[in-house]
Formats: sequence, structure tokens, C-alpha cells
Amino acid sequence: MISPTMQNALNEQINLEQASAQLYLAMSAHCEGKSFKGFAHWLRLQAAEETTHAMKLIDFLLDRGGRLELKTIPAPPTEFGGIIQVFEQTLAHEKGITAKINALFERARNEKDYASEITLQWYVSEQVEEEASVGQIVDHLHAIGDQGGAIWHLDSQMGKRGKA
Ligand code: OFO
Repeated sequence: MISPTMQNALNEQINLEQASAQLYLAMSAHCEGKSFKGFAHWLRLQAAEETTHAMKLIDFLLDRGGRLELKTIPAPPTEFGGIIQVFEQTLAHEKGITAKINALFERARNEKDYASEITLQWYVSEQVEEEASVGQIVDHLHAIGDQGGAIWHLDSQMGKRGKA
């Protein structure tokens, strides 16, 4: 049986993962509105991936006999600026999520909740990957700027992202 404090912390993380999905969907629509179909596609898939992160935690919580407490998902902004700003905000968001996952992992370790610790290990690794891939996009965007032909080339590369 999961502890009440770990149950609360996992419910909070589930809400954050769903809020991430909502944020990336809003960003995707924003890119679509600027005719950046490739960036929009990448962010739409990212939104779907965030939903799977939430579902994995929900399954784990329920398997442990915990109670799922879904919370309100805050409405994301509708305006994100240029493409560079979109991905800078994505990177900043992922860094914030990494901090939350690390705190959750630490809680599991302090509580000697080994099952949670093992499950959360996957999320720790996933955050390394998320920050690396978004960081690379930000670097590319800074290198090419958000004007001119190169951004359209990058947009078409982003459109090639397949489902994880
Ligand atoms: Fe769930 O990794 Fe991004 O937020």
C-alpha cells in the first residue's frame, strides 16, 4: 500500500504531466497558426507523449492500491512569441519538470518506497532525454535564427518526428 504522502505527490505529478500535454498542444496550435507545420507536428506528438507519462503514473498508483485524484489542469497561454521563444519555453518547462521528478524520487528514497523509486527511475532518465532533445532544437534555432530559408528546412526536419 502506498503512503498518503506519496499518493499526494504522485497525484500532483500526474496533474503536471497532463498540464504539460495541454501546454504542448497549445504551442502546437500556435506553430500551426504560423504555418510551421513541422514544429506543430513535433509538439503535437510531444503532447501525446506527456499523456502517456501521466497514464504510466496512474497505472502505477492504482496498482499500488492508491487513489487517483484528478485535479484541474490550468489553461495554458495562447500566445508564445516566435519559434525560438516557443522552444525556449519548452526547455524551461522541462527543466521545471525535471526538478519535480527529482524531488519525487528523493521522497520515494526517503520513505524507503522502493517500488516508487524504481518506477521513478524511468522518469529521471526520460527527463535527461527530454532536456537533451529540446536543448538541441534550441541550439539549432539560435544558430539559424527565426528568419530565412534555414528555419523552413528545420521545420521540415521536425515534421519527420515519428511516434516514440
Ligand atoms: Fe513528462 O516529460 Fe515533459 O514534461
